[in-house]
Amino acid sequence: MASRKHVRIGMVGYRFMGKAHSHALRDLPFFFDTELVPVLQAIAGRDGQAVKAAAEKMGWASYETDWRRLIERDDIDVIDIVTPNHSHAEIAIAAAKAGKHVICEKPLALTVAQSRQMLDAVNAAGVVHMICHNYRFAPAVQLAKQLIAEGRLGRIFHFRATFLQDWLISPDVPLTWRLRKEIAGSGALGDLGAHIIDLARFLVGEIREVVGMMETFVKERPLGEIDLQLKGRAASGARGAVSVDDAVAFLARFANGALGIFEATRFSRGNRAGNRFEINGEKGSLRWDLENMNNLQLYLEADEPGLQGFRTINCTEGEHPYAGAYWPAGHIIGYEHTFIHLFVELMNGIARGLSPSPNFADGLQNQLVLAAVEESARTGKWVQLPASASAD
Ligand code: SOE
Repeated sequence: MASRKHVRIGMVGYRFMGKAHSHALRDLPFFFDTELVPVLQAIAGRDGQAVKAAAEKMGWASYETDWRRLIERDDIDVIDIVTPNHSHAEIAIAAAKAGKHVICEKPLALTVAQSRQMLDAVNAAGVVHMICHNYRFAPAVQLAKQLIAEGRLGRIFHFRATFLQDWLISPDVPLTWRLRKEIAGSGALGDLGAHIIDLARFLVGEIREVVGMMETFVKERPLGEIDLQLKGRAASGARGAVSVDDAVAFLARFANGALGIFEATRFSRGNRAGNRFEINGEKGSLRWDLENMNNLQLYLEADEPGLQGFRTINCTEGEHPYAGAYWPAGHIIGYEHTFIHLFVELMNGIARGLSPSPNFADGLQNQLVLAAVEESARTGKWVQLPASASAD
């Protein structure tokens, strides 16, 4: 095989998503023979001790305590942004202006205006860009896309999705960055709703109008940060106001006439990662559940009467997207592998000079839906998305 060219990654951030991205970048060459191979060149974080430890633990060749150093370095080809949402725009625009390709965690930014600026910057710079909506890249979700595209479900009538978590119900959970509007932009809406909006756009099409409601069940919390995997630690006794939604529910009408029902919450007791959808079409239906990630449930009306019902397809066969790169059929893969598949597409995109979907244009469309839901929750009225947003 011709010697494979390296693509040197500079990652800004190193906590939860930093771990998922680092693992994916390191494991990608183990399973996929992409023309370009990612190299973990440098990781950046403000806390020198913590980022040094993260670099050693996750296998980064070097580390910086200022992200701007990654932008300046000429041994970095791609900037990977895994920081809280309020910093995405500044970092992405600086990276693009420096001629570096950019991949950014979701949601793209705090506002539609910032998302537009980011898209304009990467387009002006001619760099490759992607947004990390990783759930598209579960083999079962890719199979769902194939079946819909082949017309197996016929005309689509309904898309209904949830992303249900329950880590915030205790009022003792501190005021983490995800609960502060100036850092996160929104709560469950942008953190979890963004994912199911992306799945809706990927599988059904553009959204034309929405009507929604949002709620903040716990209005103030102890100050301090938490690690999402640890229980909250009440810090110093001081308390602060929660400035984002704990839960959101909204209806949508797609440009192709299908109806959508969406729910995202951190208060759904007993649901840890209830990222689920069901799609109903004229000829059949599909169901997927992150907590059962490898399986796609399919119902086809054409099945023999008396034998009809949802069948379970275990998407670990060689025929299933990405699955063949791993193990023999039946040996399931996990959440972390969805990130590997997304980076495979990024490597292929850089090799071809293309920005694979989901890219910043998808991020902007997603941000338009987020903003429309927030406006509707304020006004109680249906909100139309800009015409360009509903162009199929
Ligand atoms: C926390 O809600 C979180 O880590 C999200 O930020 C991620 O995007 C989601 O994939 C898992 O849950």
